Amino acid sequence: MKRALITGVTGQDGAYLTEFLLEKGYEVHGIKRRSSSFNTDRIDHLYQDPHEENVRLILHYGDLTDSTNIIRIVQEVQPDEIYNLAAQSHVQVSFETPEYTANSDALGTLRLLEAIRILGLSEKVKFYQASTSELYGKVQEVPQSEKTPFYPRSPYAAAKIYAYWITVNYREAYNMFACNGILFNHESPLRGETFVTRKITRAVSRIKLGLQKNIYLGNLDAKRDWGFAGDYVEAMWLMLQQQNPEDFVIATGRTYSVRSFVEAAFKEVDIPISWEGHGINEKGINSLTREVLVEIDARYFRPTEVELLLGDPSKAKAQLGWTPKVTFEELVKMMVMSDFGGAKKELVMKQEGFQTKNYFE
Ligand code: NDP
Ligand code: GDR
Repeated sequence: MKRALITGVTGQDGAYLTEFLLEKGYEVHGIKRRSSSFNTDRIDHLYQDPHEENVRLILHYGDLTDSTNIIRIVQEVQPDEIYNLAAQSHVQVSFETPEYTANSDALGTLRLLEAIRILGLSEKVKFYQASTSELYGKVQEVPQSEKTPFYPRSPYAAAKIYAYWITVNYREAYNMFACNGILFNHESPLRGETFVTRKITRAVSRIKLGLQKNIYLGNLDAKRDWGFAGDYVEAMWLMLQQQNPEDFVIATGRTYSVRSFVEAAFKEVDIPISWEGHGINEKGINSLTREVLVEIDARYFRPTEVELLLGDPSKAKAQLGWTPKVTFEELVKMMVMSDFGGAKKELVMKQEGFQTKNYFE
């Protein structure tokens, strides 16, 4: 039985990858952070009571900022494959916590690679690094491929560029099987609520049911190549099953603006929208209809923005045989449907007099 170690197991990708690897027959070890409240929501359906026999999902407390902890876990688990998905992954938050972001996203990757090296596992362990289309940053070339130069535009991207290059360096210096997956944005019903897609699909569902009046957003003109997280974790695994370690762009090859995502989401719940009167007026309000559904809030603009991401996944198609399955329209529908279900539950609770959570960031 193959053994995988996943950092960031409690995140969106960690959940999809865990499910994928369990289905492939792996024993999966995950590193989760200690938190004052439960943080395993996304993988609770996969959790197995450690007191039972033949348990194949094992969680370890840990943190990428703690070398000794990382070394101990790698030594204990002796994995065949390590997927480094853990990160402070929010671009905007990285402007507020740049040092922490560098510590976890850049040095965290180094700590894992060093653990592999120090423990003499360089020839045994295959390593996947969660690299990102944010590395491309300021547009140099479209579409963006493995050969496109990088130009990071945030502390997050600057940290991830270190992680990218240290992964390449350990591959070249120590003959490690180490790969970068340069993944473009990928979303799902498990996406964190403060990333723009999930923020929109939650809000649209709640607006439809009268639980919320409008949504506050930032730059509607940014364009992203959005795919489905469930498709993308397969590509991570495929990279580690190849003869040689290489870096791959994983993307759909199509790009849409945040504005298009808003339109598609409102369409799913049959709320007609019009961009009449669009533009920031003297109140900073951006109207979609007479009832203002979308308002622009300056706080969601970033000091430096990534305007256009569009990936060229042809290398992944040719060498990994990977293609995305879920289209943009299907992705929006899937996310709206899921959030609409959540909003319905919330409505019932509210009608029954129970307090419900309000988080709008
Ligand atoms: P999430 O934000 O959903 O998950 C991040 C995970 O990392 C969580 O499990 C989180 O734990 C954990 N984590 C954060 N900081 C630490 C730390 N210091 N030590 C240990 N664990 C930590 O991200 P995604 O699942 O969306 O993304 C997975 C990876 O892929 C990330 O590295 C991200 O930067 C990268 N990426 C994501 C893309 C996307 O579109 N989703 C695109 C390209 C790259 P907790 O649950 O406790 O917060
Ligand atoms: P991104 O994702 O920065 O691409 O990083 P996010 O969904 O946060 O932003 C996408 C675009 O939408 C614009 N935007 C807003 N963004 C947020 N979060 N909230 C808003 O209200 C809002 N309004 C407009 C942003 O300015 C941006 O242009 C994601 C993360 O998963 C990274 O970890 C990953 O590396 C990259 O994708 C690829």
